[in-house]
Amino acid sequence: MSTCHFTVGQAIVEFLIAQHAERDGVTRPFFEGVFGIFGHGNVAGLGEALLAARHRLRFYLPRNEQAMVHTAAAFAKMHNRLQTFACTSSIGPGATNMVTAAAGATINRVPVLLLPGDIFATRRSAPVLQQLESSSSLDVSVNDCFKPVSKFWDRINRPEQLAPSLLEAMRVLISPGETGAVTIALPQDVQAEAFGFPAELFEKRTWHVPRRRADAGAVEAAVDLLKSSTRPFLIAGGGVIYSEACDALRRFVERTGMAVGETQAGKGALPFDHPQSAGAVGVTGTSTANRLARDADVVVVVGSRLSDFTTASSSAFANPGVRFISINVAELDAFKRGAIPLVGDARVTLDELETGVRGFRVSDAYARDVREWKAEWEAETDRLFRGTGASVLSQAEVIGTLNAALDPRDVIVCAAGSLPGDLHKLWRSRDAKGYHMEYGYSCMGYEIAGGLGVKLAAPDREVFVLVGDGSYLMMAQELATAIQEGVKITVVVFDNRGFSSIGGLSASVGCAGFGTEYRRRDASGDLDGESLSVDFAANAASLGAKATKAADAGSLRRAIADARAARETTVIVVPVDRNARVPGGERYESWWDVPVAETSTLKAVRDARSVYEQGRRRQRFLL
Ligand SMILES: Cc1ncc(C[n+]2csc(CCOP(=O)(O)OP(=O)(O)O)c2C)c(N)n1
Ligand SMILES: [Mg+2]
Repeated sequence: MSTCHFTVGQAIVEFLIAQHAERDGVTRPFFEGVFGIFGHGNVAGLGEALLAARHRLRFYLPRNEQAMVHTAAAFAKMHNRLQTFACTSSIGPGATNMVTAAAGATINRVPVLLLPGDIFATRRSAPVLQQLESSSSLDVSVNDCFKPVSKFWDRINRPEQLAPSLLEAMRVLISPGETGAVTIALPQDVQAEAFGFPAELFEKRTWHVPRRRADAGAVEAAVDLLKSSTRPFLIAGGGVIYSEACDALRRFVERTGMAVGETQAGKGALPFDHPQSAGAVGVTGTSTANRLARDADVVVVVGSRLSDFTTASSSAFANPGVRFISINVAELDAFKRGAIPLVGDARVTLDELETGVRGFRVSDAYARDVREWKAEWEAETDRLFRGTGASVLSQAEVIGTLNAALDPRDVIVCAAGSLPGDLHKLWRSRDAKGYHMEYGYSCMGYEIAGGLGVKLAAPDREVFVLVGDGSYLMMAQELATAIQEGVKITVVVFDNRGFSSIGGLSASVGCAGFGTEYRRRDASGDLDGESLSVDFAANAASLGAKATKAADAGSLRRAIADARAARETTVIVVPVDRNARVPGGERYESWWDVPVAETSTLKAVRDARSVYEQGRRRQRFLL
């Protein structure tokens, strides 16, 4: 057996270079490169290996470890999970900075490989700088924190352990049903240790990404159920887009006449103006989709986790006899809500269902409802896009202005605050990859880092990051990384001086927006003083971006046109009215479960509690 005398760090880098993913006959390198921030935990091991191999595997220096994992996750999402980055950190804080974004990747089911440095395997230098000591075990490090947020976790204490661990890591990363964050913790001494690795480990390896077929009996049962339905409804999740199943979805619904509601991750599966697109479904859904969900007797779920936002906290489906058919690559998802589980790839399974249900078509009455409710919704969107006429723009008007100004293939990127709900409802998607929303973890701070990942994945598209002032203040520093890489993104900051989303939510639970506005502390000791003004344009300019302010629709249109024409990263700051919120909830036939205090000295809370208790009666178990 021929061997290669490599350090563990070198072996990992050579292995990463050799991995490829193949689906539908197209093969690409699985790792685009490595993001990393060095410290004593990785500078000499992986650091040396990355230096030596830098022209074969590109190294990227971000500003924050959490951000680099967001960037990797966004890149992987944009590539439908067929390509990603590895991320390396030092030990201690560098490593734990990655935990948040690792959870995000796992929740969103996108592959990222994390390589945190770890404490000495020999323990001779313990406690090393940044080591967490435990009084109950010497086999504990902060990297144990990655276990619950990783789909595969390992620590390499001996070089001999590396090869099987790397292969397991790839099995999970490549698996459509299993994928998420994968963590291989690397003690700093082991990283630098040399060993005779089998040469085979470094040969080009192509991992076939399967399109698994669902069980034939289950498909038959699903076909029978669907054929017997009178008010069927389809929920399209992210799995439709990852599987590149949008054409299959369109064929299936055009043949049957079913309408489609989209989750955040599935938005864009059908273009907004397709006659059977009911738009967003759930808590942040349209009245069209929510009425269809309410009345449905059969719900076909495709590639969705069915989170509370999609099921309106288990209140969306009011038909007493409602049954579910679920097409999902992960059993965990396919079995939810007592569905007939079609554990398989969205594209091939939709094609099989389409063949099975030939001859079945929804009634004219159903088709008329879809048409009328959809027209009603488009009119509502137009109304909101027109704005309030006030001197400060409403968020809906800014969204409408952006929607009109952007090209169909441009990508918007967003994650947290009031924007995701407003965009889910109002954004008129025209391209399956044009709406990039991280709403599995809805992690403030994902936006700019994620935008960078999207642009790295799709350099031929214009990328517009839509970010609230709160999220911007949490993680804006990756603007410097975008400048460093010459990667152009456009960032639109929605400045409403604090948390409009949580402020509204707080008011709805009787808490008057407590702790959600950016204000100075006042004489009485409360945070109710003068509004804090942050100069976001100056902040962005200081990081190297072109920066501009746009306070009205006309200057916003001009700023967007300038940003599009520019070669550099641009930040456009738009003041928005925090109180001009896009409606939701009851108004669009939905509900979200946020428990209100059961007892309180505040009347507003007691009132909110009784409204809450009414809402809770809509919840169903759906077992
Ligand atoms: C990391 C993180 N912390 C807290 C939250 C809870 N949260 C959701 S939205 C939000 C406020 C966002 O503020 P901003 O970005 O200004 O958006 P706005 O609500 O004003 O639209 C908070 C605190 C979160 N989603 N992520
Ligand atoms: Mg805000």
